[in-house]
Amino acid sequence: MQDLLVAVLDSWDRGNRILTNLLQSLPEGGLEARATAGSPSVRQMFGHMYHERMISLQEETPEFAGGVPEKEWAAVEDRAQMAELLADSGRRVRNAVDSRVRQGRQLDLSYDHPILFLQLLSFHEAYHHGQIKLALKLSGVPLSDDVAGPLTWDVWRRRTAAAD
Ligand code: NI
Repeated sequence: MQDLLVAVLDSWDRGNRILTNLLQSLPEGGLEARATAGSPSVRQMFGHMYHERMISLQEETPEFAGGVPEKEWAAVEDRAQMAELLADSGRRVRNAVDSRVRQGRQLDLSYDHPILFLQLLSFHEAYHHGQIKLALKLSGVPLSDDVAGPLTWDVWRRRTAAAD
C-alpha cells in the first residue's frame, strides 16, 4: 500500500516535470499563441493551471495553501517565474495528498479519496497540455514531435534508480 502511494506521488511529480518541460521548450512567441482569437493564450493557460492548483489547495487542504492569484487567467510575466510557481504549487499538492492519505483523512470539500484530487489535476493539466500544443500549431509556432517526445512521453516511461 505504501508503495502504491509512492508510485502515485511519483506520477504527480512526473506530470509536473512534463508541464515544466513544455513551458521551457515553447518556441519563440509561444506564450502568446492562441487556438482562436477568443481563446486564452498559452501564457494565460499556464496561469490558469497554477490558479486551479492554488484555489483547490485553499479549499481542500488549507494547511498546505499559499496565496491564491487574484485572477484565474492572470498572465504570468516570464517563464522562470512560472516554472517556480509550478514547482512550488506542485510540491504543495504533493505534500497535501501525501499527508491526508497517511492520516487516513478526507479532503475538506470534495472527493471520495485524496488521490482523486491528484487525478483531477493531472487530467486538467493534460487537457490544457493538448490545448497548448494545438494553439502553438494554429499560431504557426508548432512544437515538433522530435522535441516534445523526450520531454513528455519519455518522462513517464523512464526507469529511475529508485525503481530497480
Ligand atoms: Ni481548465
